[in-house]
Amino acid sequence: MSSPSSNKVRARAPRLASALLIALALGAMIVPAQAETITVTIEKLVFSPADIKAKVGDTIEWVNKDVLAHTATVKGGWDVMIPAKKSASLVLKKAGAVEYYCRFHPNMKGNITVSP
Ligand SMILES: [Cu+2]
Repeated sequence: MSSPSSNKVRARAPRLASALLIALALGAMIVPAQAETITVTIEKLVFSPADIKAKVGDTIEWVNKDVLAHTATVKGGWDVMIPAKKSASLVLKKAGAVEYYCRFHPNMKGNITVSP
């Protein structure tokens, strides 16, 4: 034996739940995109792609297909050793444009534009 008013309350509950679900879904879209991993392949002494765009928090992964070791080195900045047939990665911490090169083969160059 329920009054019409209590029926109304009961009917509202599922609607509230779906409204919450929609709010959650919208919230998930507003949340900043997850950090990405950008892969740069090294083959025949070339970084490919040589120019990449990334965001602070993204990871750059260098995959070295050569039988030689390489580095990704920024003058006055980071230095990543990438052994032969191995990969190595780095998380970008600062916004700005960076130019990197290989210490062993200084004509190997790459650029990363890091946005905040
Ligand atoms: Cu090299």
